Amino acid sequence: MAVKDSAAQDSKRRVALITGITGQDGAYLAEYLLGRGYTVHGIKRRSSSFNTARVDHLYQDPHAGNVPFLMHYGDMTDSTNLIRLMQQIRPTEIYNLAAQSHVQVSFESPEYTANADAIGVLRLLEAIRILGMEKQTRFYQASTSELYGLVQEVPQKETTPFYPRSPYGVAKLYGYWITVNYREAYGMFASNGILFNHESPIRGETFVTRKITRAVARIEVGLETKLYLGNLDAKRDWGHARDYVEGMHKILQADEPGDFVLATGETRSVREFVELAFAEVGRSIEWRGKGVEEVGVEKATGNTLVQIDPVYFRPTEVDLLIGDASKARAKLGWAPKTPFAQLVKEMVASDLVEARQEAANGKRGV
Ligand code: NDP
Ligand code: GDR
Repeated sequence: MAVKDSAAQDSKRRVALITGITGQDGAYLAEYLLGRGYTVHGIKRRSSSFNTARVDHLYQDPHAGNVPFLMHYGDMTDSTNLIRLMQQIRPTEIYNLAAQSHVQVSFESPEYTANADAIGVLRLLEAIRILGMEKQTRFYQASTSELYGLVQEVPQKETTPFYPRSPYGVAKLYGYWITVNYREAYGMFASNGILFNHESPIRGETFVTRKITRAVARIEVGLETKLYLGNLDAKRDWGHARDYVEGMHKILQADEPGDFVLATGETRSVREFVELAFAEVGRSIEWRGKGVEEVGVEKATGNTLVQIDPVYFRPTEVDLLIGDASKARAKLGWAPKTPFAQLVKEMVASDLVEARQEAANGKRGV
């Protein structure tokens, strides 16, 4: 009887472990799971300065006892640390969001990217096995539309062949397949979310959307005069991170493990993103010139607001991403909620608040 009770209790435990808790998705997912009654544990990296700004609002003093949100130091490159944390926490769901997630940076640090983004996944899956938690823990791997890379089929779906175009994409390819393999080999509930680009006001400042909305706001309040970009013609399927973390959760609540595309089904160029973001502050952009000489000029003033800097071009580019999320819609009941224009509006509005604060404080940008 006691055994049965404790088994029943165990099946009611809702304890999530999120790697990459300090990132954009980690923050949205933690908030979402806390709202659904989970105890949430996050792994954060040791840093010489504070790196928890995105989740500080969720923090509660652990001295109060029984708090639902806890963070632990750890790193995807450190197996012993991961095994020990898993042993202590015994999560019922693991969301592996930690990664060196910047595509261009992966060309600069390919080996580190492979270590964290590819072997890191293996370390977590092995930790589950070593601890005998195969039947108690569900595993979510943050896979990516970067797996599709060089266009093989449009729109891209679960059956579209992969052709990654960066060390990041190649590392994530390993992460994808090792997740599939552990599911098939050991009967684990291990699933991939193949997520297309998703953004938000807390997107990292060096990804193109946030770089644009931040620059628009800073130009508007006079902290900057120009935005430097690379390839304006790349096309992406951009959704809102808030909607996508709901999809991650649904993937782990499904009856069966599997691999799911989450996407909006719409694609837009970087150029269109720039135009819409400037339009949010009432500035209309006109494009002049060609190639690296191309500039974005404000119609009303003739001022050049956007210029090309070839440093932002990638050795190999992903030209066109557009996803088909029919499987997630049918099997999980997931659909994106935020239209593209609303996403851009929200991001510009948030960056304007930040830029105005900075301007009021008299600080210059770095
Ligand atoms: P972010 O770059 O915002 O966050 C990445 C997180 O991983 C941060 O918390 C970062 O810590 C942490 N991290 C990086 N390296 C390590 C390491 N070696 N050990 C432990 N933690 C580490 O990414 P997103 O939130 O945007 O994305 C989440 C995941 O989803 C990533 O795996 C990404 O590759 C993937 N993905 C993202 C998409 C998107 O459009 N956002 C689309 C598809 C997939 P720190 O804060 O200290 O840097
Ligand atoms: P991506 O996002 O590579 O799609 O990866 P990013 O915003 O970095 O680039 C999107 C496209 O914009 C072009 N681009 C620029 N990109 C950046 N960062 N900076 C620039 O100045 C610039 N100018 C043009 C890029 O060439 C590219 O074509 C994101 C990450 O979140 C990954 O972790 C995730 O897996 C994928 O999305 C899906």
